[in-house]
Amino acid sequence: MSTTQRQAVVTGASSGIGAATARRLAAEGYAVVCVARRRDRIEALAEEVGGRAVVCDVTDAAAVAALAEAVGDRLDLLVNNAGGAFGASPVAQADTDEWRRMYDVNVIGLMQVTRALLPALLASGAGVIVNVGSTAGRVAYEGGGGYTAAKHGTKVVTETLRLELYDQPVRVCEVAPGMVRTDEFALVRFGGDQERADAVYAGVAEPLTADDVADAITWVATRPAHVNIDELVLRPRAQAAQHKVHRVQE
Ligand code: 8X3
Repeated sequence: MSTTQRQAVVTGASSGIGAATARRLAAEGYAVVCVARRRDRIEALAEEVGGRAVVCDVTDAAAVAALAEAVGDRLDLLVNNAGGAFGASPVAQADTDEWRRMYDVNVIGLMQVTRALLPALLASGAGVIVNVGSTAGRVAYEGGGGYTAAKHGTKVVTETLRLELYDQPVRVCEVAPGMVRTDEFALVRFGGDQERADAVYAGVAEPLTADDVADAITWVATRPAHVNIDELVLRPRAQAAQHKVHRVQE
């Protein structure tokens, strides 16, 4: 990395929105630190974008400390993208372990990475934090309880941090997408059940893509240093609201 090159960290960079964001940011000139658990994926991505790979589970405090060490004392942009949904059971049948894992990755992980990298973000003199939230952090939906609670957590932690850092040289932003079709989000949620995963997008002409969200994240991050985009909610045109989705017969 040259001394003048801006440095960005992207968590959850092994696939989907995270990988697309790493590519977009590299195209914008950032030196990108690609962070995720799956070494092979982030090493290939880092090589592709001319960045670095750091293997890290954001829920593991020791791994996050090692990440901060690897990042060094100056960071321009942190994209807290690691997250996800596990299961879609009604509250009455909720799996406690799935709920804990969702809170752990979407809230605790985000907090741990932010806390560890904040000194470096402040040291840049114009740091940016972009947290990847969700429309699930805006409303409730049946079967979504554990995920919507966690993503409401992502939103509220973002708001809290913005208040706490109001006199510091760092912006705190949230990008909250609705229906995004990625290779893994729905598949992971439904434990590898491809049919259930495909049903989420059935008949929807054009769900958002990972690159659509990466584009939004990059735009938020690259506004002038005095412009804080508090939150940016994006959905596919076919999704006017969480439950109001235009589907055509396939
Ligand atoms: C994903 C959006 O609608 O699956 O963050 O909850 S939704």
